Amino acid sequence: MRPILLLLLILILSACQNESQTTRGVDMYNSSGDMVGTADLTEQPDGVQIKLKLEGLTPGFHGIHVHEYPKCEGPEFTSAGNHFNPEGKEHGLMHPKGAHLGDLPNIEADGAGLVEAELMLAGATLMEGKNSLLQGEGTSLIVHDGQDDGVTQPSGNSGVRILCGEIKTEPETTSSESPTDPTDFNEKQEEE
Ligand SMILES: [Cu+2]
Ligand SMILES: [Zn+2]
Repeated sequence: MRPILLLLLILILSACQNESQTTRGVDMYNSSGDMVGTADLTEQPDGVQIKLKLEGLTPGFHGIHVHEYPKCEGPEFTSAGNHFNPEGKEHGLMHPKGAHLGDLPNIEADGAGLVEAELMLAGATLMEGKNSLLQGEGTSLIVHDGQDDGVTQPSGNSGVRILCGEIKTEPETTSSESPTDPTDFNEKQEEE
């Protein structure tokens, strides 16, 4: 086979392989544990696109960030850790030494408390690498009660965490571990 054809084949194969890792669905929960919306993440050439649909928010602006652990334990959601910050920057899209990779522009809930928004997390990825939202066990998406001012440390003075969604490596599946070998059990019983 000609080298150019081989190269083409490799490119096509790797494109197919990446397909399954380029999207991720995230369920968003409030502090009472009710599911109040979704975030659909899609890999793009320059980052990760987040399509957000939420309900039940206070009308007005809310801070939203990717946080460092995929752990949404209500009602405080402190289990999600700090902002996702693999490059060691300061907080805030308007900070001269910013921003955290997980920093996003504020979202606005309408008069009925609904949000429908498309956000772009520039520089992030769902593939491998230090900027991957799926590194380790994953990360999380958090919405705050207040507006992110874009400069105040460590979270833009955006108030308490009100919604949380886990961005995880794999959807949870039931354990497929095989039960203990029954002969082991019999032997143990006989010894007693
Ligand atoms: Cu946050
Ligand atoms: Zn931040």
